[in-house]
Parts: sequence; C-alpha cells; structure tokens
Amino acid sequence: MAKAPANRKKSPSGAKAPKKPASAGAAASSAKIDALAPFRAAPHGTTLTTNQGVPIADNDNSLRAGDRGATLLEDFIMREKLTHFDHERIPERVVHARGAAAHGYFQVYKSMAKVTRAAFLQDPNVKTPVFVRFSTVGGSRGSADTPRDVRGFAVKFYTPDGNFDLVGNNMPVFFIQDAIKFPDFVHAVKPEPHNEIPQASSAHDTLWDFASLTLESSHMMMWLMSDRALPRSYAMMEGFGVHTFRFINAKDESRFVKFHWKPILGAHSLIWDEAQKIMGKDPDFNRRDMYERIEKGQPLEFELGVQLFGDEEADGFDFDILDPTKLIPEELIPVQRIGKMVLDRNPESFFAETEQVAFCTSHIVPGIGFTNDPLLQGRNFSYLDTQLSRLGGPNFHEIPINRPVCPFSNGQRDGLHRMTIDTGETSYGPNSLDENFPAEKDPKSGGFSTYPAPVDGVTRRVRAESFNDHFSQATMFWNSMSPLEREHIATAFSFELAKVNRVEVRQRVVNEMLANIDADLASAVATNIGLPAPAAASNGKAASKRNGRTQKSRNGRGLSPVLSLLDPRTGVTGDITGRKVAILAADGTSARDVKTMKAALERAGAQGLVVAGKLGVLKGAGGQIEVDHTSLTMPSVVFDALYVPGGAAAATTLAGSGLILSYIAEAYKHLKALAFGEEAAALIEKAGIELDSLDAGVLIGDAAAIAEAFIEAIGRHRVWSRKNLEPVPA
Ligand code: HDE
Repeated sequence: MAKAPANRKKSPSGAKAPKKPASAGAAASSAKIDALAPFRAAPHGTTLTTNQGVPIADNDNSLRAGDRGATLLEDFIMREKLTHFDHERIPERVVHARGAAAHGYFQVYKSMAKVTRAAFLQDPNVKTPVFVRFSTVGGSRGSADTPRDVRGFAVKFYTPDGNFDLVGNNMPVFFIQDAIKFPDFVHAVKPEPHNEIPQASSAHDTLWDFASLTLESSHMMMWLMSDRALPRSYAMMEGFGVHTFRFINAKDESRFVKFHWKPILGAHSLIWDEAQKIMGKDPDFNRRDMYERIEKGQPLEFELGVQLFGDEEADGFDFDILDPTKLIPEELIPVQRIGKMVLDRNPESFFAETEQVAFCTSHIVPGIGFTNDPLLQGRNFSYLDTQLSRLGGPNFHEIPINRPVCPFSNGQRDGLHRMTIDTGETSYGPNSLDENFPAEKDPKSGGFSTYPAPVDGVTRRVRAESFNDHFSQATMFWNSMSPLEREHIATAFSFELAKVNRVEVRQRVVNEMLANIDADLASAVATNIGLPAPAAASNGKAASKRNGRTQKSRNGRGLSPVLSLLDPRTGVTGDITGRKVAILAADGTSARDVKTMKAALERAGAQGLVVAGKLGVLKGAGGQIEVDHTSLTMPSVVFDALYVPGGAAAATTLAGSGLILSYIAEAYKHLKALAFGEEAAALIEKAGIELDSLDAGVLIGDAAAIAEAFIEAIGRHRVWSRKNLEPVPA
C-alpha cells in the first residue's frame, strides 16, 4: 500500500486555517471542492510578526542611529522585509506568460470504462476537482488580454489516480510539426530581440519571415488570422488537446482520442477593431469577464468532447494523425460529448495559484497514453524542465496548487524547498527494512502501464513523408468559413503584412503561402498591401495533390462547416448569460424604461448597466436613476449591446454629445444589437447611421415591447447581415 506523506494534512508553514474567508469568492466557495484549504494563511485577528514569529512593534520606522541618522544594519526586521520583497517575482513563463485561472470540477456523463480505465471517467456521480488556466501566448505577463493570438486552455484534473494535465489551446492545430522547431517559432513570434517591439503581436517581420519559410505553419496561420484569435470571453472559447492521445481500457485495448472542449455558451469572438481598442480601454477584459461571471454565480461551463477512432480509420485518413498541423474534421469522426466541466470558484491568490500552477503534458494517469506525435514527445520533456527553473527545483509538486489530492509516496527526497518531512530509513527499493514500502502496484489493480505499441524503422533525423501536405487543410478551413469570416481573414493578413517592413517577406507570404491556399485570398491580400497578385495561384488544388493525398477524397467536399463560428453547432446558442448591455442615460431618461429593460436583461442572465456623463444619480423622468459607469470609463467596446431609453429631454442632451454619438456609431459598426426608445430614435441618424439601411438588430419602441426581440438579437452575438458600414463615422 502506498503511504501518505506524514504532513499531508498540515500547512507547511504552520499557518492556521482561516477564521474568516479572505474574499466573497471564498465565502461563496465554502461548499465547493477545495483542495487548498489546509494551506491558506489568514492574517485577520493575528499579530504582525517576522517570518520567525517575532511580534513587531513598529512597522513604519526603520532603526536609526539618532533621529536623523543612518539606518542600522542591525535592523533585522527591515532587512527581512526588504529581502523578501526583492525576491517576490519568479520568472514569467517563456510563452503563455499572461493568464487567468479558475477552480471547478469535472463530471463524466456516463462511465467511459469501455474505452478507458481513467479513474475520473468512470463514475457520473463523482466530481473531479479541476484548475484551469487560460492564457495568451506571445505577450508578457503584464500585456493585454485581447491581442490577435492563440489562447492557452490548460486543465489540471486532480484525479484519484494522480493529476492529469490536458494542456491545450483554443485552436486544434499548431504552427510546427516537430518540437525541435519550437524555440525558433517562439523567437520569431516574440518581440524582436534588439528593441523588444512589438509587444503581444504577431504583426512583425520575424514572425512572417519564419512562417513563410516554414510552410507547415500555413494551416495554423489561417486560424491565427481568423476570428478564433479574438475570443469574446474565456467562457465562449472552444478548447482542443491538439495531439492524438490514446485511451486504454482495463483489457489493455486502445483507441486513439482527440480531446475537445465545447463551451455551453457557444464560441464567439470580438471584432479586430474592438479588440484593439479594448487593449487600451480595459487590458484585463477577458480576465475581468471570467472573474465577474464567477463572482456573480454564473460559472463557465464546457463539455468535454472526444473523437475516438482506431488504426483502421487512422490508416484511411489522407493526413497523418501524428501530425499536429492537422485536425480530424468532425464530419469524419463525430465529437462525442462525454462530460461537463464547471468553473465556479475564483483563486484567492493570483501568485499562489495562477502563477505557480505547473502544467506538464507528461502528467497523465492510468487509462491515458501518448502517441508518437513529435511535438507531444518534445513537450513531454519541455514542461517538466521549465518548472525546474520557474519554480526553483524538483519539489514543485508540493506547492499546494500542484499537489495531487490522492496520497503520493516514493523514495524521492530532499532538494530545494522540500516541504515533506520524509521519515524512516528507507528511501530506496527494493528494501527489506520497511517491508519494501512504498510498494509497486500491478497494472491489473491500477498501476500505470504504457500501451505496448509496436515500433520499427531505423534511427534517423527525418520528417515523415506523410507530414508533407501543408495546404489542404488550410484550404479546407478557408472554404468552410462564411463570407464575412473570410473577409476578416483577408483583412487580418493584410493588417499583419502591412506592418512587415521587408517587401520580400510580404511577397513570400503571398506567393508561397496564400497562393497555395486560395487564389482569391492571395489576390485580395496582395492588392491591400500593394503587391502584384501571384501569377499562377493554385487555389489549393496543386497543394492538395501532394503525395497523392487529397483532403477531398476522404472528406467529400473538402469542407468542415462546423469550423465556422456562424455554424449553429459552434456559435449561436441564444444564451446571453453574462453579457453586458450599456444603457445610455441622462437627466430626463425614462426611469420606467430603464427599470423594465434592466429587469428583462437580468431575467435572461445578462446585465443592463446605466452609463452617463458622470457617476451619481440622474433625475430621470418618473424617478431617480442610479448611474453604474461613466461613458469615459466604460466605452462601447466593452459592451455586447446598447440601449437608449425614452425621455425627450435626455435624448436632446445625448444628441449634443459627440462622445455619445460616436459611442452609438461604434456599437453599430461593431455589429451589435441596438435598441432605442421612441424619443431617442433621432440619435440613430445623428450618429451617422443611414435610416434606410436599418436591420433587424436595431429596435425602436417601448422597453416592454422590444425587450424580447432585443434579447434575441443579443443572443445571435452580432448582426452579421448589417450593411453599408463604410460611411459610419467610427
Ligand atoms: Fe506549450 N509550453 N509548448 N504548447 N503551452 C508552455 O510551459 C512547449 C504547445 C501550452 O497555463 C511552457 O509552464 C513546447 C502546444 C499552454 O501554465 C513551455 C512546445 C500547445 C501553456 C512550453 C509547445 C501548447 C504552455 C511555458 C512544442 C497546445 C500554458 C511555461 C513542442 C496543445 C500553460 C510552461 C499554463 C506553456 C513548451 C507547444 C499549450 C515552455 C516545447 C502544441 C496552454 O514549457
């Protein structure tokens, strides 16, 4: 039997359990799964002491030789305080430095015993604790939340058989096929080394130089240039394990598995102009959104999906399942939804939890196995290695957020920052002095075993020929997009390349990458960046014939419609939980309209927030109106929709404000739903919006009459059909 370490129940620092929760989040969480309880420090009601427990009498003045004299080295209290402060930072992550995290749980819908013996996938009554960190990739820890970037989606499952880390992204493929290229890719995408510009942006020479010379990145560059790179909320993002993994059952049978996370609210994105403005107005946009949702009791929810298949299906695909630049179209292998993850508790200490959490792809559990994906193989080395320098040694698994919740015991000992007091004489095996404890566990009774996959071939540095087609799926992605999404992709490539200084790099991207994906895309981008369209654009056909492997042959029309955010299976759910609606008001605004609309939005799980010129209380028509935010602090870009209630006097005031008119124009241009009371309708034209181009996303009328249609319009996320936006002055 494995033994629990002696001090598992106690805090390593001797800190007592809290008498009072540190935050509202903690209070709300008391009934929730909480593996960190024994480690929490609670200063309330305690005496201020040094780290040695010496009570401190004066925390304001250092020890001086005379009232105006020099500070004495003898002041051990000041020295301890400054020394600790000087060492408060740990190295930020080389990639994924900026992130935010939440606690929650995962519950499987029904036992998956047929395909895996993973303990957390057996019993639908069991809630497995999870900790999930979402992140951007390129920016440093203090960068903004909404650059055009991939998002990390890293999940730590604290299972009864040890921690399982599913370290995924919000895109199903990756830039490179072999881990040996990762430092090259990251050096190219990060700020340029001579001047550290640009922060958190791929729009610069080195990235595009690398990408256009590394055409295996083509498919991922399409995802990066698509709206997927601009998630509206972490709650509205798909997640992907990317690599092919294995499930292994109790009979040692194996199926391949691709992991997916499907957001209950559907996947939704920001618009690029919006995302850029949010970076200035609220750099914490996604982090704040997640924090507030959880504090309000609106957890983030995702279903875990799996694509399961065997060797036979894998052999029939026209791509290699070990190639991480390829996805398996859902039309080929459907995604089965096998359980649900609920994130319902905010961390209490950003540092202790979010910053110190250590995800490693090598953290797997019995029932799950790796494949030979060369990227995954490299990652299995890299993450553990990274933690050694980030967290200062091999004992990072003892940090509360990283500790398994099951007992763990072995002969590993000592090392920097060891917390456990390893007792007894034996830290080796076999031993007879302690009856050979801790003892191995036979795979038949639950010990980890590796799936016995056959190996053959000769040892050499090579890229398998089956990894050679770099364009078919990039073309499939393009073909699967709606016209508007295609427009966004072409504009994104144009934006990025317009920021590339070297003409030859721009030209190479157009000629070598885009022309091989789609002729229209290549020529649209070429025109926008002042280059000739490539002479013989191959429209992807030439590329897809490489190696005689055509995406078309297996995938019918070379399409995967579910990849579009406008596809009802991926995007629109009509659920507006956690959405924010600006209610523009002034003295004279109809108090009844405000009340009615607020109540209707609240019933739908959303929030109507009154925005005015200044904070305080407005003299509304028919009653007072409490102001939630000013129009300067909460601009239109941080809202999902806009409402201007009735009230003639208020409408006149608002019409006289350029800020308000551009607020309305901007929301309209960003394809948001807009609603106006009858008396406020004149603002529409004043804002520069042509009345004869009005669409179903602009509602006019009494709050009670239009609320339902307004909520429906918000539920569609954007008014995709909106036309004639060019002349709108925002
Ligand atoms: Fe990572 N990656 N990565 N990565 N990655 C890191 O680990 C690495 C890759 C991903 O919230 C680092 O602890 C290599 C793919 C996420 O803490 C580092 C390769 C995918 C996170 C590292 C990859 C990811 C990381 C930096 C190519 C999606 C954030 C700090 C072989 C499936 C985890 C750290 C968190 C973080 C290495 C490629 C996702 C340096 C070598 C593919 C979500 O170890």
